Amino acid sequence: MPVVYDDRHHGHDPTVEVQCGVPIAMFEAPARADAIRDALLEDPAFELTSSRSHGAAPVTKVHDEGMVRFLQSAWGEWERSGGIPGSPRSEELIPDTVLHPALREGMGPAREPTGITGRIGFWCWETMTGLVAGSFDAACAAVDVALSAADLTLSGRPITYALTRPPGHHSPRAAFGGYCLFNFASIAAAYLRDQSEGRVAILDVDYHHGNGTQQIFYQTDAVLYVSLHADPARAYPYFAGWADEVGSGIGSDWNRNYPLPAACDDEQYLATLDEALALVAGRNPELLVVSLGLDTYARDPIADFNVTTDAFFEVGKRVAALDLPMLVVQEGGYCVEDLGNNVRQWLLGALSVSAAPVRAH
Ligand code: OKP
Ligand code: ZN
Repeated sequence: MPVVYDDRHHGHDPTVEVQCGVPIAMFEAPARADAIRDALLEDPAFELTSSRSHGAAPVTKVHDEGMVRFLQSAWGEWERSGGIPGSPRSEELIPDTVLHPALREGMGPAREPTGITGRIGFWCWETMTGLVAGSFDAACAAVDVALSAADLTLSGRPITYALTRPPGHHSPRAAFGGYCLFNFASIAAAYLRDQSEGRVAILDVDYHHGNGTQQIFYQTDAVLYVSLHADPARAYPYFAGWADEVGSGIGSDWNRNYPLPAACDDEQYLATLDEALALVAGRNPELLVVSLGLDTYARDPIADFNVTTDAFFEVGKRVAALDLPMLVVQEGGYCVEDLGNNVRQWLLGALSVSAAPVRAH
């Protein structure tokens, strides 16, 4: 199986995330992708492949151009600005003000401010996604990883793995956050959709709901979004992921959420997965994009499910049994010690089933 990877993810390396005022060492760190790369490299079932550039157009098909411009210019502007008067310069940029929808209720949309401190609160929706000097280049490199992997899917490879970092599924069209910069799975899904005939389905198995991906495709029937995740009543990202969010307009019925309780075990997880897979199969997509998070793992430090490594093999196997050409895009998973093996088991499970090549058209 091809594993598309680019070392430039190392450039995105913020030190802390702020949770309810508490600065905590970043869970989302370069060691995650390194651990996955190392675990796959030592297994002959996987071959490491480099990416090629696809330019900015596939990104701006999904994300607001202003957001892309912001991420490109943010660090330089922060460097040139005076910083916070009277305070030492931080090593990363996190907003102190975030555009809350109630702030401008009844007054029309907000305008983008001109200064860096206002701009970051205009484009970022939370406080756990610090920007550093190399963040934008790392995000662009990961876009090319996802798109180069998508090219392999289009050329007929049954299963391709994009080793992207940071994750992407929390970034909607016009904002970023939740450790995420660009939404790589969405960018790849939109790209695949443009280059193929039929529908694309996205199956998101990260512990957290992919609020960004849901938002991007909420009003279209061209891309089906299906997610299994921790119930937003108790878990991040809190404001999306409810079972009654089913899409709107022509997208009605093309979004499906399966919120799950704390301590969800293999049996409950696999039973819910079967429901989700039956739904995907019933919609006859041509291609499948998987948002692969391994933070459903029992030992994950930021999550509360009890899913085991053996179950990851089984999940991969059941997803591949859909018999659809499949692009797997890496999202979360924070038990770095076991992350490489968990990804490997998931992908080996998928490989244990023979998948169909892309239908000719
Ligand atoms: C990114 B991905 C809440 C902490 C939440 C951010 C989690 C981002 C997860 N107190 N921290 O979906 O794995
Ligand atoms: Zn997650």
